[in-house]
Amino acid sequence: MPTSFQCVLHRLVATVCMFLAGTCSWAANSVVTVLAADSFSYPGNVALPGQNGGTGWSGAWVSDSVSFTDFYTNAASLAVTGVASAGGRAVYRAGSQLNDAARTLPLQNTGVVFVQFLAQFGTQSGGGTPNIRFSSSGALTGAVGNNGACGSAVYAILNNNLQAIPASCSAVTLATLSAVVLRIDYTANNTRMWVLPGLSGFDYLNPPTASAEYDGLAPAFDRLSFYTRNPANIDELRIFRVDAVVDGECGGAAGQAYAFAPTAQLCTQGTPSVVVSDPGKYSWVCSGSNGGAASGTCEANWAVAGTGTGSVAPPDNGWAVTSATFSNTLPGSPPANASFPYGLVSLSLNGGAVGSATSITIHYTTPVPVGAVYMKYGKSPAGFNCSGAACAQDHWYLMPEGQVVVAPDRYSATLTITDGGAGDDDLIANGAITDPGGFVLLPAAIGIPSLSQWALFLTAILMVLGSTHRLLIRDARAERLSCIR
Ligand SMILES: [Ca+2]
Ligand SMILES: [Ca+2]
Repeated sequence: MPTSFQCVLHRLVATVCMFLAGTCSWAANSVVTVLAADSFSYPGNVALPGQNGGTGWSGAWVSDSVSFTDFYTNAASLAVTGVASAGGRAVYRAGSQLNDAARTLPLQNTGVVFVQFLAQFGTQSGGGTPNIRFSSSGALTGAVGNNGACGSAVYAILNNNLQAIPASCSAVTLATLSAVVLRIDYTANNTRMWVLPGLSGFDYLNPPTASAEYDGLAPAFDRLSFYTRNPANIDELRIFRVDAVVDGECGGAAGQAYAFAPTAQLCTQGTPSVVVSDPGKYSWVCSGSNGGAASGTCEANWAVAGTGTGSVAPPDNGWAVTSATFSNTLPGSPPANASFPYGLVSLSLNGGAVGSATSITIHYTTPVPVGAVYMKYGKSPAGFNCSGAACAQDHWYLMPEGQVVVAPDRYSATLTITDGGAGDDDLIANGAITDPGGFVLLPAAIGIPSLSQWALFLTAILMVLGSTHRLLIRDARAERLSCIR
């Protein structure tokens, strides 16, 4: 179901297609936004100043100079193929040597703006005419027409001194009835112009080679003015934007596996929504623009963690995940016969205040086994299964009690780590926390809450193993003795 925004855009397309009949071939993949337009649907043989038709303008036509006679109306429209005509046209009116008229509109100075009109002038060029001039806040910024440049009276793009450069001269004489399309690119600071006998099939987004081009000129304007000598005919004046319809399309992140929500390559086209993390997967949508459709749901997987998958949620207190990986490769010498149901998760966090703490939650698709404890591998303060210089060497130790909280449903666990404290592998308050560790099931372990008890447990195991060994030896000896007997 289209949004109201899309409906507005589609209506605009329909409106412009009415204006520009025959140029709708591009309407399927582009959207036209009319900024201002005038077909000169006025009574014939009246002064143009005071007329207030069309759309998008800030006011009626006015006289631009008290020195000259004003433009007049003619009831007959100019007509070229590919441009819908309506009403009449603006024409030179006998009187002073020059005619003028002007009209204001909202300032145009961003992105790409098209200015299009039909025109037919005479063979004269010079003395500041014939021009359709652009001005901003009362200052001339550029014009189209000519002013004695180009070696002959041809349509040209003029700068703020009404001067042309060689590349800005077209080959079409001003006396030729033409459709003139100006493409003003304020971002690239460039103006291109097409002067054509008609606009059937003209593709505004992929136009043919321009008739003229003025690099380094992009006239901003909040006012258009006409200055011409006899004869002059101007009609179907339109100022508009053309934007491509973009459908949302999932990006390269879709289908990949991530230990934390992906932030890059979400959309090949369109704008990504917030990434939602559900058990086993991340999902998002790429919205289209200019009336384009949204993508379907884009999905990526949680990273493989042991026999299931896992995902690290964003940490709190201003910290962010720099990297997170799950691995089944265990470093060093983990406790004998210990099993790591999710392998090891290696976190790298940054962005938090130096020395501050953060809580980070790790989600799993299988519940944390009852009896599992969280062990870390790395450097630790003294007393964490180490003493003296050995603490500065990587070693296995139990995460301090209270720094690991398993959720009631056991599908997630929250680690709390202080920058520089136990659990931060670099042991330095430096705005970075590195945290390799994971849940461990120790052999026959049931609820081993602290390091000292874990150490006692291992010692007990060894003692039991040792005494069993001794018993076995004794039994063997007894058997050998009985055989001898
Ligand atoms: Ca007209
Ligand atoms: Ca640190």
